[in-house]
Amino acid sequence: MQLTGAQALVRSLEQQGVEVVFGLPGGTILPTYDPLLSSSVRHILVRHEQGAGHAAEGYAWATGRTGVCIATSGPGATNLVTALADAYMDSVPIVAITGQVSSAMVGTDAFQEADITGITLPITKHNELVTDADRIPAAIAEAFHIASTGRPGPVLVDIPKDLQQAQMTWSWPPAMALPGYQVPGDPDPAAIAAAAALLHAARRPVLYVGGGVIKSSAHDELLRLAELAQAPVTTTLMARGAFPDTHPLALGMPGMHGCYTAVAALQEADLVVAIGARFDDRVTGRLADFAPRAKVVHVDIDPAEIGKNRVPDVPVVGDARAVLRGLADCLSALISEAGPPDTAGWLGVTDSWKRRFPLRYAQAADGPLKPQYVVERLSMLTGGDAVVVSGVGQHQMHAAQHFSFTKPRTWINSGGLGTMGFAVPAAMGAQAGRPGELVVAIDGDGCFQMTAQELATCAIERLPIKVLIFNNGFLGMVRQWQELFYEERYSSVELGTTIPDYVKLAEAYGCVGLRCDRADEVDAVLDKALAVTGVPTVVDFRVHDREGVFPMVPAGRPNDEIVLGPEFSADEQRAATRRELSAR
Ligand SMILES: Cc1ncc(C[n+]2csc(CCOP(=O)(O)OP(=O)(O)O)c2C)c(N)n1
Repeated sequence: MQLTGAQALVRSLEQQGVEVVFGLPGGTILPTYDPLLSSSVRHILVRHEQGAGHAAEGYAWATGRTGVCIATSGPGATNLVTALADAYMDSVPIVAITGQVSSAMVGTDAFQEADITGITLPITKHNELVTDADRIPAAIAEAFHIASTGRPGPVLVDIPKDLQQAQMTWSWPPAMALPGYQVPGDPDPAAIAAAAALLHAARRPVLYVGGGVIKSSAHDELLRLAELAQAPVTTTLMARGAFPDTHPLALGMPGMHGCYTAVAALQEADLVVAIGARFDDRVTGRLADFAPRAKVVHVDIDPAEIGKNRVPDVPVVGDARAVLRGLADCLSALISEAGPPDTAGWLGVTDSWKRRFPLRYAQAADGPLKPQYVVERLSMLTGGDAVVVSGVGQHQMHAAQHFSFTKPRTWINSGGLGTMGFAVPAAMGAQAGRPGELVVAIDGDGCFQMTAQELATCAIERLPIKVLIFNNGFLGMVRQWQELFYEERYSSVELGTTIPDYVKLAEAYGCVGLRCDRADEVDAVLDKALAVTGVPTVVDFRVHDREGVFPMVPAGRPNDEIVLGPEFSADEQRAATRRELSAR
């Protein structure tokens, strides 16, 4: 059958089962927008291509499927760059399709020409400038395959305008030719047996769980392993929700702003089992001092991660789900032979740390509104039954720390790149992927102003996200660093709380706008926001402008130098730093 390249592109998306794409048209992608009009694929017209990219990411995080974004050449394509880099850092499967100037003009500095495959080479898992219209179905099929298999990531397909207009011969499924692309197969049974033996023998084990566990839907297998091993579990910023925070073995988040118990447990562990995690500097603190007493098992689907930062004693290359299943089976056999692992003393220690050094903040009845309180009330009022999306900064850390996550794919954020402006468009994408579910963006006033224009998209497309702005009038996280490390010299961090008027802005965008500045109003305002249907809601929470995020490990310092924060006495801080370990 003869089709145009554009028709073939749209049909390929349909064949891939794509239900929604986020994009914004322009000259070189116009041929594709024409058949899109009569396609079963829903197109959501964003206001800025960065929004399309983050929406595709939010969709992918929320659904586990591959998100799709479309842009025109030149500035349309370059506006996708931040989202592609974000998806690359966080291993989010998205496919970006860009128009390119016609083949004969490529390389001539034509109007709206940008070498987008060159620009995105280091921030995509794969990209391709298509040079033959007959290849369009294969290019799309390969893009989805590469984006979603192995360690997921972004793929960009750049298609010159003349190829979209050209006639091609359609056939599906296309033959894929990917000789250099291999997805790791079954994990090595010997490595799994060695890891299980270490877990069985450990007295102070910690499961260090990263985003890979969510990506491989391995949460049930993780729960089984943790309970068999009686090993406490820490979930990184990328893995919140992979293990229920309500479980007695849950330690919360590790890292720079992690819970004390999670940070200290890793430091004191005799065995760290890292699963789908990458020993990121925000988790390890000064690498040389991270988990100094621990043997390490490192499970990852990407062999390049293994030994990158910490050389493991037992490397296991494979899909987290398959590995966790194998580990649990192996451990279960060891338990039948030799009894359960002896971790009771260790769990006693971690439980006492949880009691003595919890996350602590002070909300006075008449005092300034604390962001932590708003997160806690949201968590309580929703019963944790929400998809929570965040921006980047203090509000992100407060949300990650204080919301009680119990299910995977309920926490979406920009962990690796740390992209301000992520929340609103990512929430839009999550809502498109999970219609009818509650999607709440917790955003900073600085972040919100970077991509707030997508509220128009949400209102028109009837994507009723809730946006809770934690309006502290500052680029709060930067302000905190200036307070702690630059002698309170506040350089260019004050935004002001009143411009823009977020309630009016929300209304101008066709959303409901609410405001709250008192603790005793939080429940009523949240109830009101949660009751809105059909249109997005924005709440301007006027939160305390001086509130910091604690605990905190200063950047580049060893995790043992963790600072509990102003709500703890000097004695408590001393006790936390000089840990007496009955179990050691
Ligand atoms: C695009 C981008 N620019 C700059 C930064 C550096 N940065 C990290 S957090 C932050 C402040 C965020 O302020 P706000 O959104 O108000 O959140 P808060 O920290 O106050 O909760 C900045 C500027 C960033 N992460 N991303």
